[in-house]
Amino acid sequence: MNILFIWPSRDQFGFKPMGIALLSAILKRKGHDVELFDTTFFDFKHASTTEARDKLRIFKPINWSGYNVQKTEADPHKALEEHINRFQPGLVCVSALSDEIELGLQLSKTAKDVTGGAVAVVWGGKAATMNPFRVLKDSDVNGVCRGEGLRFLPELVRCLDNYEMHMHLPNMGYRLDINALGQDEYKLNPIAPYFRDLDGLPYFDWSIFDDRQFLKPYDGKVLRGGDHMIYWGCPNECTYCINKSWRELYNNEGAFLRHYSVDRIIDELEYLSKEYKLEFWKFHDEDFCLKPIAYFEELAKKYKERVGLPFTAMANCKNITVTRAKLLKEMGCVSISVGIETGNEDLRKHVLKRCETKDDILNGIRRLNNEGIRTSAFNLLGIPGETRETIMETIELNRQSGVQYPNAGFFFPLDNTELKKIAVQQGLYDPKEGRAYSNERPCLSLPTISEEELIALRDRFVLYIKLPEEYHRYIKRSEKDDQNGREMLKVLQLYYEETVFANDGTYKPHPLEKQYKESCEILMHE
Ligand code: B12
Ligand code: SF4
Repeated sequence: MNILFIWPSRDQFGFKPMGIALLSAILKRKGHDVELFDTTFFDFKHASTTEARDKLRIFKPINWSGYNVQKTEADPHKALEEHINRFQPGLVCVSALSDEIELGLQLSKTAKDVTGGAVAVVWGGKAATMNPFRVLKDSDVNGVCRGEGLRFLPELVRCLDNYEMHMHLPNMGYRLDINALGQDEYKLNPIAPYFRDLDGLPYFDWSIFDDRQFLKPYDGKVLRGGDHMIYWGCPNECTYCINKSWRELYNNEGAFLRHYSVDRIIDELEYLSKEYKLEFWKFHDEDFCLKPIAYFEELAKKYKERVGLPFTAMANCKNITVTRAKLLKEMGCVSISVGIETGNEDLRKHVLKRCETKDDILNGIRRLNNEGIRTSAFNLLGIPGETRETIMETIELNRQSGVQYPNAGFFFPLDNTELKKIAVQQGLYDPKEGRAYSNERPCLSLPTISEEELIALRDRFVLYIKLPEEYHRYIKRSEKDDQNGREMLKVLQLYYEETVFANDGTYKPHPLEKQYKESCEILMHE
């Protein structure tokens, strides 16, 4: 059968979602033909994460000219129509995150319209798992897969090929009809146990991706990079993350943490590195340091010997021991992102339910810095209980930690998370208003801090962290949205570029510091 995946992406380029890469490989192994319709390069006027980070001066800027990465004004629906007419799929598979639902539904409608309703449309991924009713409400979607699709999708295709019944398949959800009261009725089948045999999976199929999805910005350069995940799962229960409800879907069954054997993953990484001429890897393990030490040691040794490419990953500061930091270095790790999220102990422990302490954060980042591994940190602004003071505490913790590249985004309440329930209960978020995930403005309306102040602090986040404290009164002045405030911000951002970007994320005074300060003083008093 011909199977067309749709990835309704509006965000940054440079990624090859692992779910699609795996499912495509599984289907091809069964003899099917697979193609991908990826909307990343269509212009939806959505400020991407990369654009937002550039604006906030999170990472060194990149000169993208020559890489053909500008978004096109072309109509994605027309393009999808052409793709379907050419490829003639028997099944359309939509793989979407929650912020991609609306676009995914519009494209599902197009797929139905251009085939006169003939093609079956099935959804899977985080959106379909966390919001099955929202997806199924739409009559253009025939069914959803909740949870893993590794067994479900090939089985569905087999049934469709053989005209067999498939509505009983585990993980499947579908729309029954409208009941006597005029309400929609749905059926959600039980979930099959976790897929455990990762070694038995085929290698990722990246042949269906646009070559530009290999372009990874790193430290001011563009490298050809791959995406993978060696150790799957996270044992924590942060209130803003879908991890907890995903595990509940599986009745908190054991073996949530699964991994490839070292030899198996190294074989694949070695193959993909050569086949796709990679220069770089990004590992998406939720916590790269979660691996037991014996596994980590073997992985580090064999990765260095047989793959040998620099890589970045994410880790939880709680697990960044001296030994693991050294192993990361030996293995070729160039950068680790950690979650600081908030500097306020109460918010971190009780509102976000993060497992790490302030000391874990300080120690973890110091250990990475000691090894010369670049550090970046995620911070969440605009959570329930946030005030100007708690943001200042977050800024202070980032300052103390010596993290090279701090990064801040606005909290977005994801469906099926504890923090969304709290935000709704406290009247901070109205699900009916449905404010979409945005890199530009906060989602919650907080009585404790205004939207304008949150945006102003987010826009000056790295300045407060990296410039010396004597600059804080200038930064504060720049928060005022008047002529002098805007001028001040420009001067400070320029100074930041010359003193922080130019020195790999660590402030070093500039020879013209005196002149910069004089300009700031003039703007303070004018
Ligand atoms: C890699 C990753 C990214 C990458 C790539 C994103 C992408 N489009 O895949 C990048 C860095 C770009 C990214 C960005 C963001 N991410 Co992210 N990311 C991840 C991460 C760590 C791994 C994803 C992954 O590949 N998993 C492994 C594969 C095998 O699993 P899978 O995708 O779920 O696929 C399986 C099933 O879902 C199913 N399936 C998937 N598609 C289909 C389709 C069909 C038809 C079927 C039948 C089945 C099926 O079968 C697959 C195999 O079992 C996850 C956490 C996680 N563990 O999944 C978070 C996660 C997906 N990210 C998340 C979030 C919130 C974000 C951001 C909003 C963060 C931010 N503030 O910037 C942005 C979103 C921007 C965007 N829309 O792209 C949330 C999503 C929550 C949600 N409800 O959608 C997650 C789940 C983190 C979390 N625990 O909360 N992310
Ligand atoms: S540590 Fe990360 S992946 Fe794990 S529950 Fe918390 S936010 Fe989710």
